[in-house]
Amino acid sequence: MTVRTIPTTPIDDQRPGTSGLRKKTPVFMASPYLENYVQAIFDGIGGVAGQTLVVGGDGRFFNDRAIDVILRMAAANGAAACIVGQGGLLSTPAASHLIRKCKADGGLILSASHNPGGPDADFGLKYNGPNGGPATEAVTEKIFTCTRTITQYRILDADGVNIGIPGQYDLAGMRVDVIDPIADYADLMETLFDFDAIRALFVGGFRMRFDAMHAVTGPYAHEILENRLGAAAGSVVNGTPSPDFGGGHPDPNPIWAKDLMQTMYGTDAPDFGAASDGDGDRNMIVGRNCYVSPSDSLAVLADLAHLAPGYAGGLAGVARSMPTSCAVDRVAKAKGIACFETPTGWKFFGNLLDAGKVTLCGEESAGTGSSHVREKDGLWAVLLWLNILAQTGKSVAALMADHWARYGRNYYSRHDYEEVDTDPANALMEQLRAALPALPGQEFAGLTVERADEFSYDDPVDGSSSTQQGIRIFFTNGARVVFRLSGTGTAGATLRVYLERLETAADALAQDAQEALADVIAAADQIAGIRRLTGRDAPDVIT
Ligand code: VG1
Ligand code: CO
Repeated sequence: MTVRTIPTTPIDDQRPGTSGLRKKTPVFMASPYLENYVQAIFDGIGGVAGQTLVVGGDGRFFNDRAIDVILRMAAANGAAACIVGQGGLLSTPAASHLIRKCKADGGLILSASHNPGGPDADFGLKYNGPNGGPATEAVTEKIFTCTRTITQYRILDADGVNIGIPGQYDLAGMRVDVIDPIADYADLMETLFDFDAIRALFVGGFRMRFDAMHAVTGPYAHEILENRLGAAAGSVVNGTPSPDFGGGHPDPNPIWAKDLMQTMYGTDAPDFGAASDGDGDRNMIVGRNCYVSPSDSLAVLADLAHLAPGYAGGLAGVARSMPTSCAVDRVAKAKGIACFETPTGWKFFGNLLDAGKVTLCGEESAGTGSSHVREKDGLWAVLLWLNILAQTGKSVAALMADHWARYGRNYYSRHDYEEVDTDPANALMEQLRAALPALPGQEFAGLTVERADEFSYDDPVDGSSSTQQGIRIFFTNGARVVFRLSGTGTAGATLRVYLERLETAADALAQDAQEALADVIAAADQIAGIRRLTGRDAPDVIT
């Protein structure tokens, strides 16, 4: 076995986005695209000599071959050990947990999350640091700089390791531990939640449906929900991971998890429905005839987390990404705990969690999590909901009605315009930016602008600052619109428009969100000229 040093040159487009580097699969597969980026990660973090790394992914097309390259490169760069999920599988939260539990130096997670997978779909890779969380902006910037200056990469010229069989292997002096990807994560969940109470719920006839969307959470959900908690066999559907997610879009929202929505709104619906995304860090919660928006889910969990053993002592504080609705802020205020507002992306929660300032975090994009790992965690959210349902004995719909009656309802929706040409998308943002100073006082669709700005964030822990994180328009009636461009797409630009309005009148809490937000939606279009600039009549996806 020889270590080969292969000369290479920088590849232009290796700037990581909201969550690692995502590109079309054929781009990643065309050597040396992957090799360059992996070497840039290693160089960007100051080398991996003597380090232990966790490696795993969501099982999408190219997962196994990419892991083979990563292992041979880690060995050639002098890493001491790699811990790999059997078959190359690790959900993102399970990988985060393993990094922390094994006191590893970091990890490489192979996923493009909710983006489709397959030979012509999307692939992705991200680096997580020793706290188990996504690399900070500073580390990400160093990695990007290395992609611009790379001259060579190191790789072992040898057969790799058979990651299909658990065990300990030697790869030219680097230890490779192929481990059960599920056991440690499932054990962690048992420490946080009252499994006896949830088991009793199922014994009492409670029925649920968990849609794993042919992605990585299937085996985790089978083990935790069916084997350990006693949910009826068949409660987990689409539970076998497939390289192209069964040809679907593993994004847990009412559009892509349509089957689940139909079941939950149909006759003989189960009591509780949930779904997760490609890499297992997102969650969708839906009760019988009751879809729970992710922002509302975060607020309910913040309100009632103390009903689960892991959070019985209360919460240190909460955090949400800026475009997430302000529902959780109202809960934090009532509880007298801090509420932080961060830019989009889980990497911004890491410092707050590490510093013990917050216990729970969430994003409007179906991500919720806590200090138990440093990623959002789909199954964790499902289990916390189950624990709350078991303790209160109430239905999802009743819990939501209680919540809105007490705190008011933040009607909320996100409109996505996907694969818009980059030029008009950038022009739209530029025009908005330029218009900001003149907006206050102006009226759009009957709503008057109170203030408007572009969000920037000063991290209260490390003092770093992140600018241009979304344009915000606040109206005098308390409504809000946020505009930003996605940082996870692989083709063109995706414009996200986040719409919100608080309602406290007791007789107005049960409206359809699109109807309740009609004037805010109209104002957003007037202000940004969405139809005019994108040429689109309507959003591609409404969540
Ligand atoms: C999207 C979501 C964001 C989330 C990110 C990664 O980013 O909006 O909230 O953190 O995806 O989630 P963007 O830049 O496209 O809006 V995942 O489950 O794709 O790792
Ligand atoms: Co994800």
